[in-house]
Amino acid sequence: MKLYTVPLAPNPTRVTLYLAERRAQGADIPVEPVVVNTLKGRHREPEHLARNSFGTLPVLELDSGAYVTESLSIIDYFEAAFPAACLLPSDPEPLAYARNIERTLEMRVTHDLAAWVHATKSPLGYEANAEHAAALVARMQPGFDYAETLLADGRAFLTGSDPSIADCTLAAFFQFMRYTGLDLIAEREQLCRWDTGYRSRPEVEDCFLM
Ligand SMILES: N[C@@H](CCC(=O)N[C@@H](CS)C(=O)NCC(=O)O)C(=O)O
Repeated sequence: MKLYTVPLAPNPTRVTLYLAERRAQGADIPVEPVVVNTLKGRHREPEHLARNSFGTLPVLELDSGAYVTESLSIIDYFEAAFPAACLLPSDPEPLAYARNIERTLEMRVTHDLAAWVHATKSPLGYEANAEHAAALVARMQPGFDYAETLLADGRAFLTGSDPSIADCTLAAFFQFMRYTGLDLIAEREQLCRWDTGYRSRPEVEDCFLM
């Protein structure tokens, strides 16, 4: 399998973090990373558009030649194809809990956080828009409140005592935020604690550029 990816970009990074977590638990997932240089626009070239007509990353190329083009679907594929020591719980209630937190953070924080980065200091060269960026910051606050409340019991990870896909997602987007040089969570005590603790773990620290 090949994983078309690019460092720093949040959706590819969450898959990279997921793979690091699985490998830390002993999973042997044979996947070769292939960097598609988005700064040079390679993701818009025919070679990559043939893999994913939307031109986004990550893309997983299966040994069959099929492509999986959504980061969470790639994670779902790895969970199903390499089921020993999965990151998602197998019992329905903890599974729903982990999925619910991850989906909530994606819908209420990370979509807007990515848009905010592009409206503030886009690595892809999109035009800055201060008004739009401010509106996005306001819209993310309930999602930050939600995460802050979850973490208020001192838990190390978003779903409890073990890492989950929710941690992979949020940590990947917080790195993207740091790329701007601005910090939207500086006043958020629990999120700061979680963020620093999560990304300094030896299991994942090499996945982060910043
Ligand atoms: N829903 C997709 C989003 C993928 C996505 O937007 N990837 C970004 C990098 S984080 C990208 O490739 N952007 C390039 C572009 O839109 O031109 C996923 O979860 O994989």
